[in-house]
Amino acid sequence: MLDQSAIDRLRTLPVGDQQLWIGGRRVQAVEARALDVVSPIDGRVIGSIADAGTEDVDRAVAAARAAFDKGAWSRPAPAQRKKVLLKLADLIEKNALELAVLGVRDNGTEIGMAYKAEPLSAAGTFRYYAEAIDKVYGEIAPTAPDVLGLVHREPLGVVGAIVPWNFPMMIGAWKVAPALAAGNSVVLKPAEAASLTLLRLGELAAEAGVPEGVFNVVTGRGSVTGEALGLNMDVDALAFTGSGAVGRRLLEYSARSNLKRVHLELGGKSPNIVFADAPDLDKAAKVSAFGIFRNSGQVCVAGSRLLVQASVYDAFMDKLVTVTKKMKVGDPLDLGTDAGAVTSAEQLSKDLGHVADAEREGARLVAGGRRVLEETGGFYMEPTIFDEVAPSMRLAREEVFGPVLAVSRFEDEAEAARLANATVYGLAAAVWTANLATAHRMVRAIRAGVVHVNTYGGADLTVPLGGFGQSGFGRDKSLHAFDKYTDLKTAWISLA
Ligand code: TXE
Repeated sequence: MLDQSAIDRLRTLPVGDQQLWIGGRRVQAVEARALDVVSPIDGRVIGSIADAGTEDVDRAVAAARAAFDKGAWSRPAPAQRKKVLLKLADLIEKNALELAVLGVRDNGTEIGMAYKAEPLSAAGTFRYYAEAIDKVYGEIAPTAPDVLGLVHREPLGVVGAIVPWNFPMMIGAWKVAPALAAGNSVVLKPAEAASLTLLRLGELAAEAGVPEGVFNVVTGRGSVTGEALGLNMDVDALAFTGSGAVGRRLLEYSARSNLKRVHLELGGKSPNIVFADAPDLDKAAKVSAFGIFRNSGQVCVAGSRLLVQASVYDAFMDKLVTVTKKMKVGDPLDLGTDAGAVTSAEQLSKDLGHVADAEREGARLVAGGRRVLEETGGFYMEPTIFDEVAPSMRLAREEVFGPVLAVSRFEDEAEAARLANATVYGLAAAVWTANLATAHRMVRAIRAGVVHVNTYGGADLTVPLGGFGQSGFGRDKSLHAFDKYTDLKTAWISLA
């Protein structure tokens, strides 16, 4: 159980000027530039992070390559890596509250959610891949009897991971844990708006026994630090979560440099479909509200398009608006808060821009729509619902990545499937129905990496996460994630 007074004791811990994490130690950026860390809770500067340039990134990649070539991490028996990564999971857990509060001060996610989704989930991810290391086998190919075809899985070398600010530890761990478990070295580039917990992860990794140079963290601007990592000739793969625009850039970097492998998770405009025969409309309304408004809608799988069958439309909207209006927006470090702060002033103004456009295009505002708690200096926004949203409107097509829900109605199953797929994205979806056949038909019909039935947003590490269409390619989580961080090598042995 989280305890408010324990949280409050950590709220003002000094952050200071955070240096890079390269070669197992804190290192100053060559040009000693820094970026302010602005807390979305009150808009105040709480510290700074180093703004790494190309030289710094090259230094981190060189450290990663040297460590890989030396083999202290990549070559010993997998059980050795397992021991260290299990210790890292324990250390993350031991420091969970401190990490959670630090992360919330950096990105504004409500603490109840952040505690579980960030340190605890990251610890679970390190543990899962640590446990998997000595359970993943190679293959013997079904060849003719006079040859032996052995298929080995080998680490790639140096993996670059570029991650966003909404769940830095969770998403960071989804990339770093399987990459390290497979024997790679990693250079991690956190988002400008949420770097603090991942810098701390570097220190905890060293404490757990990850050899120097195997795990490095370079902070800074995407267009400089991120680009340098993308163009580096010695990075073998990039694992990314973020916007489609940056995803496209990474593909260009790869083409312009060394054809490094690129794996992209690019968000979505996920449909949440409520049929008239949903088993429990009250539950559907509540879960749908949390499915879009938790973490202020800054969730890649957020159910941001709600499609409701016409015969229950009015009744369902009443329930949804009631639940939404009861949600408490406020200080994310307060345990009573349902939705915390939007991560940055920039993201808040983007969210409000979507609201203005939706009103201009004729959608009907039925809840929220405004910035609130401005007097705190923080970046807060009311959970916002528009109905009568037409498929052509910007709100139906573009990811907001904020607390804004677009609602439309449908008549029958065919129309629901058509509207669900009327998007360039394909990350997540949900279907609420008591009819098993409808549920299965919709699961087949919807182009998305996950289709929830009679719930929204449930998942664990055992299932893959990733998208269809412009939501990207490659999968985080589950044993499938190893495919991104390993190559297959065949030994073809003549027995003749
Ligand atoms: O993402 P960016 P931003 C979506 C969401 C959001 C929008 C913008 O719609 O409103 O993207 O958010 C690094 N070369 N998602 O601007 O820019 C950057 O430093 C290399 C969806 O924060 O994509 C950060 O570490 N790297 C999403 C990471 O890319 C670059 C999560 C993501 O930042 C770079 C976040 C460059 N030129 C945003 N420019 C999801 N799928 O969950 C930036 N970066």
